[in-house]
Amino acid sequence: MALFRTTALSLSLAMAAVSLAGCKQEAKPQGGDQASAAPQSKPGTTIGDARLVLPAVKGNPGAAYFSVSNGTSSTMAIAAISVEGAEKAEIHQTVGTQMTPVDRIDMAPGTVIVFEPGRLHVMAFKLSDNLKPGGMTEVTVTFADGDKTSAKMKIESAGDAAMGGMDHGDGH
Ligand SMILES: [Cu+2]
Repeated sequence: MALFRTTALSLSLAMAAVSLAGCKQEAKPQGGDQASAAPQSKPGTTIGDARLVLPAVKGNPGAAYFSVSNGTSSTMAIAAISVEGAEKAEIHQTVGTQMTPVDRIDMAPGTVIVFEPGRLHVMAFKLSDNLKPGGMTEVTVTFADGDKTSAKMKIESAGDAAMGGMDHGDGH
C-alpha cells in the first residue's frame, strides 16, 4: 500500500510538471515582445517622432513624446502606453500648471494624436539605468481592442529637449 501511494504521488508530480511546461510555452508569444526584434504593429496605425526625455534628476520620471496616427476608416482608442525600461508609464494632460491622468484617448478615422511638451504627454516612472542619452528604447501603444503598435524611441537627456519649463519632479 505504501508503495502504491508513492507511485501515485510521483505520477501527480509528473503531471504537474507537464502542465507547467505547457503554460510556459503558451505564455511565450505574449511575454516575448520585449526581446523580439520585430516591433508589433496594428494595421493602419503608425507612431512617429518618438523620443524619451530623461529626467534632470535621477529617480524622477522621464517624459515620452511621439505621435500616433490612425490611418484607418475606423474609430479606435489609445488605452495604454508602455516604455521599455520604465516600470510604469502614464498618459497625462497638462492643463495650466496641473497634470491630470488620462485613461483613454479616442481617435477618429484619420486622426493624429500628438504627445508633446506642455500638453498631452506620457510620463515614464522608475527608469532603468540602461536608458542612456543617445541610446534607443521602444514605446508601445496598446489600443482599446488589445492590439498594440511599437516603435523605436530616441533617448535624450533633459538638457537636449525643449522641456517647456515642465517640472516633472513635482505635482505627482
Ligand atoms: Cu506628467
